[in-house]
Amino acid sequence: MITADIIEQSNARAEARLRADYAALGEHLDRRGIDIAAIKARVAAYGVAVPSWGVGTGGTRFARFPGPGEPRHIFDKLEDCGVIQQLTRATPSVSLHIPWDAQPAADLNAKAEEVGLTFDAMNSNTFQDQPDQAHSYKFGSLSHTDAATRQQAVEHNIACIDLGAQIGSRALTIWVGDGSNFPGQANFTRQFERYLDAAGQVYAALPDDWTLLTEHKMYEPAFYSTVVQDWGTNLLIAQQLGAKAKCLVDLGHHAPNVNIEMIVARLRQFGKLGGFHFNDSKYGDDDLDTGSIDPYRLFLVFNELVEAEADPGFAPMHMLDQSHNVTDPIESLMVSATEVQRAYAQALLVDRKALDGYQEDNDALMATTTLKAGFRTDVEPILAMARLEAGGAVDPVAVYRASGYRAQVAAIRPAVSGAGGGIV
Ligand SMILES: [Mn+2]
Repeated sequence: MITADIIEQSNARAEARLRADYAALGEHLDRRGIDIAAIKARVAAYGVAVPSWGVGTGGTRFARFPGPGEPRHIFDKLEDCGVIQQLTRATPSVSLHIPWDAQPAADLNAKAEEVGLTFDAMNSNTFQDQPDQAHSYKFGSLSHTDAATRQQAVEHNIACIDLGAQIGSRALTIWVGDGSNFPGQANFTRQFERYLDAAGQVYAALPDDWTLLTEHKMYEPAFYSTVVQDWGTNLLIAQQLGAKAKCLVDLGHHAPNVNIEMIVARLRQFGKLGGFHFNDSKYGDDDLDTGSIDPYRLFLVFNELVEAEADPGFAPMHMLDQSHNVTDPIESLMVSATEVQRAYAQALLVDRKALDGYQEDNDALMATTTLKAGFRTDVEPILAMARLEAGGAVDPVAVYRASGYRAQVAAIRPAVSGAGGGIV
């Protein structure tokens, strides 16, 4: 973890300028009828979960280039996640991936408490084979033609729920790699029937206060068809399984130019928006850093979420899910968490009353200009002030670099071989 001295020294150097910028923005927002303190309070209360696998270097199917000090196991990962939360104060929880992170619940709880984190959704893994498993997932898991393979996948998901219940998790996210690579390889209908039946068995094991999140993904690892390929199929699953089943929207898992914010609005309207995986993409499922390609799209998604905030019980889960191939994962996750907060803050600035009026009057130009006024506002002083007041860093990346954390853990953690190929 980072020592408090380093954070305080850096903050002390930045504080006077930050207070001046915050005051100037406060004046500007006041003229727009917006109370900056109220916006800051909502930003400060906002959190996005970090995936445990995000603190390791990702890769492509060609190669992986691990950096120094890669986490060796979940306890190292939790320390890295603790640093992200310590500096940003925007990532209070971690999402585990089983079996990669499977450890006794007592040990997980103790480490999480030590580093100041809680646990978000559990993620099952039936898209790769484990050394000791009886049946292979090469041709699918929950939708496999073989009943024993499906049963194995169901039991793994139930084991994820059991562990999650012991560490304070309240959700299970299911993503399957099931699909086909050749036309004719799989019968679409029978394959989906098998998936629904198996997912129904997992659903039946869900505690009453849990949510089952299913995630759609249009391609990879199956390249001709995937069983849960789009939000339509995802919605059918959630409707079929029951009230505790909701859809998870991963921004990257859509074809280019798909109107994701409208998908968000549709799922919200029918009570089936369960959560997000934030990332960005240029060509497809690239898993690029959140907000790095199209921050306006992220803002438009948050515009829908702010619009929905008053809905009774509306509380979709928020998580980052991205692959870091050329950056220090801790730095990328800190910047990405800030980008999510930024989109939220900007969406909070939209004059909704004015927007409603322009929409009713069919004044397209003024409607879109009103919306964009939120996006155009530089809210950085609000984000930085929220961090400062919560004990975080005004400039998280600068403090992280000055701390030498990466070199310190590299001295303890052995270098990982780069021989293994591919992201999983
Ligand atoms: Mn995802």
